Amino acid sequence: FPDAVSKSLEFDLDSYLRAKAKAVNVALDKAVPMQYPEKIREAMRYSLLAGGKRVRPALCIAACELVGGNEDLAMPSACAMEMVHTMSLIHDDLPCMDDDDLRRGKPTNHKAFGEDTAVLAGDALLAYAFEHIARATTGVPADRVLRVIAHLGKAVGSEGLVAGQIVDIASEGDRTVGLEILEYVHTHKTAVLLESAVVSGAILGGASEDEISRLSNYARNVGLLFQVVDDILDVTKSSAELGKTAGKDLVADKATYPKLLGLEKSRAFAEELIRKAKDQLSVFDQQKVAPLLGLADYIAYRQN
Ligand code: GRG
Repeated sequence: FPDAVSKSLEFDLDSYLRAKAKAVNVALDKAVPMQYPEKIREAMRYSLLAGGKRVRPALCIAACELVGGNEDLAMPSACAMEMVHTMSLIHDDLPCMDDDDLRRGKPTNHKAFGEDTAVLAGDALLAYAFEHIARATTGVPADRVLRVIAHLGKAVGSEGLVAGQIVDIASEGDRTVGLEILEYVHTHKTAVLLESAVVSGAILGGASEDEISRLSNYARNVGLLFQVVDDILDVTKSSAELGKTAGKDLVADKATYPKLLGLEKSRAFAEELIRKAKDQLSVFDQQKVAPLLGLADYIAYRQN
């Protein structure tokens, strides 16, 4: 999609993301210091500080800055998004879920600390995410903070991440799974947390209802795009590396966009999603909206 890439070339997304990730890593390190009982703190920090692209915190801060807020207002919520994301990865990797051995290039939390500690580290990160927003957010009216907490709660629970995960588990090995279920799973497992990150940043920065609704639509499209591109990369990577490691798409009997739509239609769908995402941003100051435009491109055109 060369056209779309060139449009956001003037903005240096790489430097932006690197600067935000650095600030977020410092804030996360400070938010969860080592203390008694060391075992749980070590397990929490092991996954939380294990790298990761920090896309959700960057989205939260970028949305806050877009509507007139600043990084400091959004930082506790940005960190909370990463805590929730990390705990969902820890639990997703458990033997009773995906049973994975590696995450972010390191042994998964339960491989490093045992299953019991990994469950508790996830629980502790989830609880702390909400505590951290409530305690550490400063300079913002309390009703905005309350709204952010409620929004994130919905994004995590049985209308959000948990809903996506349970439908995903239930549809494993089911060859009748169609586009509707596939979209439900991706929207709930991925898009709702990206949306919560963006909407929270916007609320904290004092966005209008119209701005919040546009940013929410932007994030939902970007979230689904993330997964469509993931499915496409699984196919293109596995044919490029044939004989080395087959993409998980070919290994597991699970529905993907290329399987249901074919590669060409999946690519067209991805293009439609990025167009819809960017359309939502057309009313904002184009200079200020560059980070969110760039993040959409980054998710669409990444190579892994
Ligand atoms: C939330 C209470 C609660 C339980 C967890 C396990 C579960 C319920 C949900 C699964 C959520 C899940 C693992 C979704 C996939 C999300 C996703 C797109 C992960 C990859 O994100 P990146 O690429 O990863 O941003 P990095 O490592 O860069 O942060």
